[in-house]
Amino acid sequence: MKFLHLSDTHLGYHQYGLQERAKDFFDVFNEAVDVAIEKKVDFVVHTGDFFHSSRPSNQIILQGMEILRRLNDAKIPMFVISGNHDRGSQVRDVSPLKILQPLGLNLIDSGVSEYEGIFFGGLKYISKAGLRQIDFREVLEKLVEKMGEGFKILMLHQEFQPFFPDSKLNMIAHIPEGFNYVGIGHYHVAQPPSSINGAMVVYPGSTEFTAYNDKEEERRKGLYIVEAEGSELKAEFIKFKSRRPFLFYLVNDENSEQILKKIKEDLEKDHYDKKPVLVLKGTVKDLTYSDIRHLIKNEGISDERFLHLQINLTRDQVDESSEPVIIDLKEDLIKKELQRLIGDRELSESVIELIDHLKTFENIDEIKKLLKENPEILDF
Ligand SMILES: [Mn+2]
Repeated sequence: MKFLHLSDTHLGYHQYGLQERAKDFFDVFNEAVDVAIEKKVDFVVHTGDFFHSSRPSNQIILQGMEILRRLNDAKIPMFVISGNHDRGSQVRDVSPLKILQPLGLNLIDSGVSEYEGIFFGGLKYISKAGLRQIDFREVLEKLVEKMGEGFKILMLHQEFQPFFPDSKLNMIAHIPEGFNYVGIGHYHVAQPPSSINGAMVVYPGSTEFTAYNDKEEERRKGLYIVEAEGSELKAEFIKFKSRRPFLFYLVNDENSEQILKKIKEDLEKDHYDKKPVLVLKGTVKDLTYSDIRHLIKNEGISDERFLHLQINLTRDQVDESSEPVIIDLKEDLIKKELQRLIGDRELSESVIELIDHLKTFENIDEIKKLLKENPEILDF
C-alpha cells in the first residue's frame, strides 16, 4: 500500500494580488498529482485548506475540479478534511469542498470512511471556542472505535504544541493509541515524521508560501509518499520542482547598498524557470521603503527580472524622540491590535503582509489602480 499525503494547498490565494501567484498554487498542486500518477499511489490524503477561502471563485472551483478529474482518470481517490480556511462559516454556509463531493472527492469532516480495507478517520478544523465544548481525545477515541481491522489513518487540521505554543492541544496527551498514521495540516512548515502513541505522525506543511517564512524555506516545500512494507511504514519527502523561487535578504541601515548589489548578482547569475519573488526583511533605524526602491533603480535592477518585491521593515526603537520612530511604533501597535482582532494567526499575517505590500507604493493613486485591476487582493 502506497499513498501520497499533502496539505494546505490554499488554491485560490492571490498572494500580493498577483495572478501569477494564484497560478503558482495551482502549478504545485498539479505537480503533486503528477507524482501521485507517476508513483502509482493507491490514494491521496489531503489534511485541509484545499481552498484558500470558504467562498472560492467559480474559476477556482473549476481548477479544483480539474485536479479531481486528473486523479479520477488515473483511478486515484482523494480523501480530504476541511481546514480553517475552507470549512465554511458553520452558521451561514457549508464547506466549498462539498461542491466537489459528487465528483468523487471524499470529504470526511467528522467520522470514518473505509476504502479497500483502509480506514480513514477525519475531523475538520475545530476553533479554540469549539475545542472548549468538546473532549478532543474522546472524539478521537470514538473514531478509533468505529474503525475495523485494518490500516487506520487519522486526518487532522489543528493547532498542536509545540508548533503553536498557546494551544492547549498536545499530541501525546490528545491523540489516543490505535491509529497507524496521523496526518496533520495547518502548520505550514514541513516536519520530519515522528512516532507518537504508536502512530507515525506526519506534517507535510503547505505546498506554497502563504506568508514568506525563512523556516519554511529551509525545510522546503513538498509532499510525502508513504509506503507500508509489511508492518513497517516508510515516508519520503518529495520537493516540488515547479515552485517559484523566493530570494530572501536581511537588510539593515549599513548593508543596504551591498545587499542591492548582491540582489543584482543573484538575479543575473541564475536562470530561473519562474521569476523570483524578492523578500527584504530587517530591523532598521533610518532606512525607508522608498530608499530601497531608489537603490533598486540606482543599481539598474530591471523590474523584468523579478515578479515582486516584498519589503518587511521593523523600526528599531532606540531613539524615541524622532518622528518616524513614533509613527512606526504606532504601526507596530496597529499590527498587534489587528492580530488580536482577527485572532487567526495565518489570516492576520496575510492582512499585515498586504499592508506591508501597499506601503511599497509611491502614492494613493498607485494603490487605487492596483485594487481596481486586482480586486481579489482583498480576497483572504
Ligand atoms: Mn493553511
